[in-house]
Amino acid sequence: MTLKYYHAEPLANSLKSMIPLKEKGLAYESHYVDLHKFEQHSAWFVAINPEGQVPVLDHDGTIITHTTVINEYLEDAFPDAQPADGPLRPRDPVGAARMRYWNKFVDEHVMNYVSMHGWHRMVGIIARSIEGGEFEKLLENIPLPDQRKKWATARSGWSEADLAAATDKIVYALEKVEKQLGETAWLADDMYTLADINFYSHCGMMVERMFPELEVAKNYPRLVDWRERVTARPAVAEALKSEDRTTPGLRTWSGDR
Ligand SMILES: N[C@@H](CCC(=O)N[C@@H](CS)C(=O)NCC(=O)O)C(=O)O
Repeated sequence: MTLKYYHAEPLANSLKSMIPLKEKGLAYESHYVDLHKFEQHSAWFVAINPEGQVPVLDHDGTIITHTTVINEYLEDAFPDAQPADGPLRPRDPVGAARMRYWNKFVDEHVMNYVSMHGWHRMVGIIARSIEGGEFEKLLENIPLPDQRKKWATARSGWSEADLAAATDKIVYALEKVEKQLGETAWLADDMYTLADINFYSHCGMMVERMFPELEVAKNYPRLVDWRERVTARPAVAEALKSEDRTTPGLRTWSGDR
């Protein structure tokens, strides 16, 4: 059995499916895709994932894409490989439904809004550093129309109104998570699940550094405590330090100045 994981730096989507691989103790071949060099749109990578995005899981030649799908796939394909404190997806239908509710919330209402701020601040610098004609050529290679638009917008920058609307979505999410953590120890219930991994990878891990004006430590103490508990997990620490191929630009993108 061979698992290959194609990914960029341990951040956002690339981190989100790397953590379950580590938590489950699954051995995998790590394939680093350099987003700075636009490898995700290059012919060799698009032959693997026609959408031209990371991460990708290759399980004995079967390609699985999209982090929430990858993470559920890992639960279905390797149900017995689990951390000592319990499975990453609750075994009871209600617990599994709660986990999926939070995954849906993060995927639809959090991920893109944190991403917009990250792209505005960092990917914009990369996009503007490329010559006009060269940039147009790079755009032509991007398979997904929405990603092509996102790269084009990164070059000009998002409007203040768009950025403010994205911040509102993030504040709503922080408040929702803070409230939930007053009721349960983890997002979906009293067990650590794929939902915690999802929110952590997209928002929890870097929200304080990206949005100091939100005064996260003061306003969301339960979230900070939860974030520390996730960070303290050996599998998470291993994922964060692993494959440290972070280029300076992307290190800043993750807020690690
Ligand atoms: N829905 C996808 C989103 C994947 C995604 O947005 N990947 C980003 C990295 S975090 C990417 O490949 N960006 C580079 C690009 O689109 O050019 C998932 O869950 O895997």
